[in-house]
Amino acid sequence: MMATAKMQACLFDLDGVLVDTAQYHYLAWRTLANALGFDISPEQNEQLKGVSRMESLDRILAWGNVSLPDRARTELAERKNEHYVKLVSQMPTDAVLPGAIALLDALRAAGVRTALGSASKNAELILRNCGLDRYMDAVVDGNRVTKSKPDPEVFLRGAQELHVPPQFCVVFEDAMAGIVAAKRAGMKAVGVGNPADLQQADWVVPDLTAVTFGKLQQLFNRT
Ligand code: B16
Ligand code: MG
Repeated sequence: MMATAKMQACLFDLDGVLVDTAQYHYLAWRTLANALGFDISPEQNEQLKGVSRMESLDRILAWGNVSLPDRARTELAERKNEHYVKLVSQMPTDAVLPGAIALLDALRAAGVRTALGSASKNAELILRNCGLDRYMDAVVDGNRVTKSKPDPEVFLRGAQELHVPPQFCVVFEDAMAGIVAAKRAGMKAVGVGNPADLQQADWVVPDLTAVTFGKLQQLFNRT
């Protein structure tokens, strides 16, 4: 009989999975687009999730048919980030999403290693502000990767730092780009959000309260 693989590590996206910051990214980008004379729809915003700051800006400028030199683009990205940091600094203490702490506690109690795998350059600040830093054995964020999701770099690096082979890892993601990155890394992918937006996930949950240790292990029992 073939032995069943066991889950050894969980890698978490930050924005939209552990913390309700996706709404602040949207608000800050929308404010910027409005100042340039156009708007961003919720569907367009969906395509920005998990995408780096500069790449997000470039997509937004293309949607608005705005072409700018590098210096002006850098200034706009800085302006958006200042607004975003202001918003997350005022974030309520209950910004940690439902089920996140209970799941992290359960994983730690079971000896499962944990890492953050986020595109955000503000990840350390947000983790600290929300008291989530103590739950992570490794943090790989936008300051530490060269390739954005859907490239698997962020998750492969997380697994490497945890000394766990990719096939024993589960990734939690709210973005299509992140699910694709997890699958390219050879990991199981749990989508958090709307199944229509997360079609390549192995399992989609509305939020982390639906996640149990047993159900995660079942992902490994499938062929
Ligand atoms: P920052 P995640 C991503 O974080 C966000 O989903 C995405 O909307 C944002 O543009 C990106 O971080 C960069 O964030 O501007 O803070 O560096 O979902 O990968 O945790
Ligand atoms: Mg996200």
